[in-house]
Amino acid sequence: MKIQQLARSWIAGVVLMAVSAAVLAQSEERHVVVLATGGTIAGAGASVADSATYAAATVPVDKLLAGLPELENLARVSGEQVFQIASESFNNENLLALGQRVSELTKQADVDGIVITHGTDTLEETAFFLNLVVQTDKPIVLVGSMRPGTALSADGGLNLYGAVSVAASEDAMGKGVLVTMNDDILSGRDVSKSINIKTNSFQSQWGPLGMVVEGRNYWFRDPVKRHTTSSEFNIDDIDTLPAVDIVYGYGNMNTTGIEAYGETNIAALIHAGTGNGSVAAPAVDALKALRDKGVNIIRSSRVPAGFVLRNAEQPDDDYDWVVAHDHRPQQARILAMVALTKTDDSKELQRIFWEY
Ligand code: DAS
Repeated sequence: MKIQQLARSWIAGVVLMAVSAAVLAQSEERHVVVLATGGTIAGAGASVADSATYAAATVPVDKLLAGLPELENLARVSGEQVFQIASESFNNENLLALGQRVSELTKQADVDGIVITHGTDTLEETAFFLNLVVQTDKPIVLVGSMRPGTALSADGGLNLYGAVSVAASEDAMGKGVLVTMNDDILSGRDVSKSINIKTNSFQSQWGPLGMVVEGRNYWFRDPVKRHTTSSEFNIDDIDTLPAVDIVYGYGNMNTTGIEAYGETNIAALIHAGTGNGSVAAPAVDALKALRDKGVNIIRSSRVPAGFVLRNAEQPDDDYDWVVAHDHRPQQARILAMVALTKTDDSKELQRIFWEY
């Protein structure tokens, strides 16, 4: 009788240890939510040779995840289809809806990281927006692909694997919103789609923060500008974004576009100037007239690298204009929209452009 009792209690002990080990593993296993929005990473072409001709935003998130069972080695992964659109068609409502969903998820104790699959055309704008307004230190990682999953040497699978790996990593916490593309880990603040048809498209003039290789992160630098939990902006307090548009500077410049925007309700106009944010003579008067109407003028540059120096190419103090610092025109528009939810004071706007 005694032996049977001993055997029963031994078996119960073994089962209990196995269950608690499984529960412990489950609790230690990090949970990453993949929010799918469309783009090429969800695209499909007619042939394996079609690396640049395809329909974007067709493959649903559950199929994307099912195609990559290796993700289970990195984290517990769940998927949500937030949108299914090509990102050139993203609008402010999409940005706000995505930001609100991300913010909700980061508040959940059972969510450790978030991956957003996104079209590459405006990925940099969404990344910067979230970097400014989501109050969390949990990893938020945006990822896309330059080729559809149906193409030879498609890049989406490895990009998504890297993104989930980073989002599941404790050492990716507190670095702001990140973008993983082509093995690089880039800051959501200053990443740009720099080559419109190659897999090494996503770059920053200040370099990547690190690399993710075979599911392991290698860090080399940290962001120095304000983001996420150090930001004064919170998506939970933003329910609409003001209108901010962009005009491009070039030879033989005219004022048609500037004057047309002056007839709308824009709160600020980004001028993507030549060189160091230079403004052609006819455009100076048109922009000054817009400023007199209360529209903030922000000088950016069409040149892909460098930063616009205040009071260099134009007397910004005299004109009461703002300079975009190192932000490209499309990022300057995102920052201006977010900043204008709090202030339209040009000196406050300039502070914000220095600090973010
Ligand atoms: N049209 C592009 C977009 O959706 C496709 C891509 O590159 O993701 O952004």
